[in-house]
Amino acid sequence: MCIVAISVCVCTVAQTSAPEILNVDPPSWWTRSSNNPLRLMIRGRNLKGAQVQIIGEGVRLAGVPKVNERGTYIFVDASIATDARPGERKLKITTPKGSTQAVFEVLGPLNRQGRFQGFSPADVLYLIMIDRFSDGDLANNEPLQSRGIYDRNNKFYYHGGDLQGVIDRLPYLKDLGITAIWLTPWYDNYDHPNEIELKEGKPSTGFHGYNPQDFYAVEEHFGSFAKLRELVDAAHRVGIKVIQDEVVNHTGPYHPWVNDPPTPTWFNGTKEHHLKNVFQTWVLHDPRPVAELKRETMEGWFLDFLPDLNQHDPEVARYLIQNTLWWIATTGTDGIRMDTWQYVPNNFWRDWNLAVKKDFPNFKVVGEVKDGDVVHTSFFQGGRARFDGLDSGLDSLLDFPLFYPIRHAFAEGMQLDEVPKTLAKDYLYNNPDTLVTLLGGHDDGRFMSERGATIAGLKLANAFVLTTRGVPQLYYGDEIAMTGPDEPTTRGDFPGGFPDDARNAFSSEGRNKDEQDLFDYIRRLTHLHSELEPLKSGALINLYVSSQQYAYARTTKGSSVVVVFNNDNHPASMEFDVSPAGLRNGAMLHDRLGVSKDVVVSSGNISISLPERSVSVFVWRAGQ
Ligand SMILES: [Ca+2]
Ligand SMILES: [Ca+2]
Ligand SMILES: [Ca+2]
Repeated sequence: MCIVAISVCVCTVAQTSAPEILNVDPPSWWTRSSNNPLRLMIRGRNLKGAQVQIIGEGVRLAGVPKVNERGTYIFVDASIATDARPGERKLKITTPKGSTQAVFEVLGPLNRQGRFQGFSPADVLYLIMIDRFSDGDLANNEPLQSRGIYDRNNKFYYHGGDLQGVIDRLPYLKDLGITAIWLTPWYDNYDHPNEIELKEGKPSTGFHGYNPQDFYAVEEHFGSFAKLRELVDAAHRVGIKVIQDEVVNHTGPYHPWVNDPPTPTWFNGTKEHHLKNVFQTWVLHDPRPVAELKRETMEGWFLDFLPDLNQHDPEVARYLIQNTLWWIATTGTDGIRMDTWQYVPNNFWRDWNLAVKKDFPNFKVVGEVKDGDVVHTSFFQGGRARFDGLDSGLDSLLDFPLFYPIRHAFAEGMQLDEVPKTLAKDYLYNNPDTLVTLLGGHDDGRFMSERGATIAGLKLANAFVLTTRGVPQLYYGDEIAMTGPDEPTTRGDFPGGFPDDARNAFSSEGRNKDEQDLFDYIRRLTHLHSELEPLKSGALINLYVSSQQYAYARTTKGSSVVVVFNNDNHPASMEFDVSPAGLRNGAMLHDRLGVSKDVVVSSGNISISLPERSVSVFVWRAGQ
């Protein structure tokens, strides 16, 4: 008995001392990447003193592996030969106590045809919250139930929407005129109730995807990596691009890094001792910022439990850049919507954007800077260096400075001229035409829940977003006038997307008269946007502004579209000069929305009478 006990004891000590590999980031890489050598980060246990070998041809390790103080991470460079054969290789870790192996995979690069396309003002974007749109695979709800994080009656729990659900609805999106979908993050999130982030006093979940626990995995309740690939390919086949939602400012509260950071400076602060974000965002564009305020805003934890990544640590920067490249290259996506852009330093963004554009030159990125001030927001657009001497390289921003006037005018019925007054500040942007315009999103209450909102107002707001400059973005469910006054309720389930729903609003039979009327109206607008070149690439020219009327043209050579709004609760008549839009006497304008009769330019002007709360979209073409 005694001898057996000793032998077990010895054996246990040997096992706990032997090296173990928990994961390898990135798990795979492709040949002919400009990011070569690749920086591997191996997470494990008992890694002190480790030697690293790679078994198999075409991959060579370079330099001396670096092991962190606790022996839980190894950093090592791997070079991949141009002609390396795709397939698995073995990483072998050896310490004086033993050895272990893990898989690393070499991939062939994806065919570029129809991938990495970017997005432009010719597109119509549609934001989908994966968990709340459509449940296409009931089997992946069962683990949610057994883990106690599925409850369709709890607005902070998973509701079962998934990647298969999005695939199933591609015909619906195509019919609506959508050309690009922005999906909320599909990173793997934690699989248990979140006891750290209480909502209304109770645990929440990571259904929204913004609290990753693994940057290299797909949330299993949404589907697998293979399912994601299937989705991107299926979308591309029907002419719909895919935009990934990424986060690099912070991790989720349950990421393994939180209790075991790979380097001492991986995070800004620790779980126990860190700055709180003071959100003094104005100092970020201040050429003479108070250093402490800037530091508290950049390095403070966005929420007290979201660990702020330190992009000044070269290992962190390298990890995040490679992670972005990996998602693009292995899935074939077309763009990124980047969360919490302003809280990440510009020198990191410069390097990150250069790396992305080097291998994917057409790829496009839109940053989230949640702010209504053009002076502040415009600071973050790339294409020029600011006082800090840095060009972030950022293509586009979500146009929140325009979002608020849109809501005020078209939902609340406040003055419409707030809209052109905001557009008048466009000169502050390096490129206003690439901004992503929106009337709704997942962080704000829905349009229809604003005080004073009506279907008529929502139609006007859609007509504006789909005819002004920029890249129009719609929010799932706004096309059927879904309601929800605040952040959790704005993320409601799309009716018909879930088992046992009382009706299916994805089909016309399941929509009521108002919803169908609105859906048809938005569909007509998206199809006009697709058909009329000036709405995609035309210059924006203001023609008439009063407190509740606004007219503008979008013009290209030989073609003009004139859009006229009446936001008043009574009819209005206007007469204005259309020569700035290149329209001459005798030119005939035809309203494609069917509100106004044809009008003819006379003495350089057109005269329009519009019913209350209405809009006309007039088309003129040279030679007509
Ligand atoms: Ca599901
Ligand atoms: Ca998960
Ligand atoms: Ca930060």
